[in-house]
Amino acid sequence: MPARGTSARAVAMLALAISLAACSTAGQPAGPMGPGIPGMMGGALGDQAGPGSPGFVAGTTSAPRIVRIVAGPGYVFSPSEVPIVAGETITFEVTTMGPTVHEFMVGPAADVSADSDAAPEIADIGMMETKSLAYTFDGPGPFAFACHEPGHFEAGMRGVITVAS
Ligand SMILES: [Cu+2]
Repeated sequence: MPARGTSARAVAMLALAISLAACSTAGQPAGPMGPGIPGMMGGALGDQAGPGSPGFVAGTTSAPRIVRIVAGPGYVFSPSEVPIVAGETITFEVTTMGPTVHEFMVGPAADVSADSDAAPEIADIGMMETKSLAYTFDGPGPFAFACHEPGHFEAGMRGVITVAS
């Protein structure tokens, strides 16, 4: 019956929402959360306010802007393009969907391509797990992010940070 599949999917999505909400609270640096998080209120992962959209507030070191990224299923990040303004501090909250363990490395594109220790990373993000990393984008870039679990980068598991002027 179609209704059964829909219900199962709804439960799965609810579980994800709860998991994301729980983890984003736990992952917050010590400090005020603020009364409302537009991205959470919007409900969907794609509703995050980026540069130029209503409600956009640039992230700072004391109040980083939160960007949620889903790793997988498969060798993809969603979104694979993250717009920022120069100098922003972003807290990436990365959730793995599917059974494959991923990582999230971010920084100058050359370092990220080379899997350099100079670029910070979150290692070993397991299924339905969310881990976070704050990064300040100094300079014009180019910046990128990627997963360097064996074979994943080669399979296309990478994304770009676009810097608005
Ligand atoms: Cu991966």
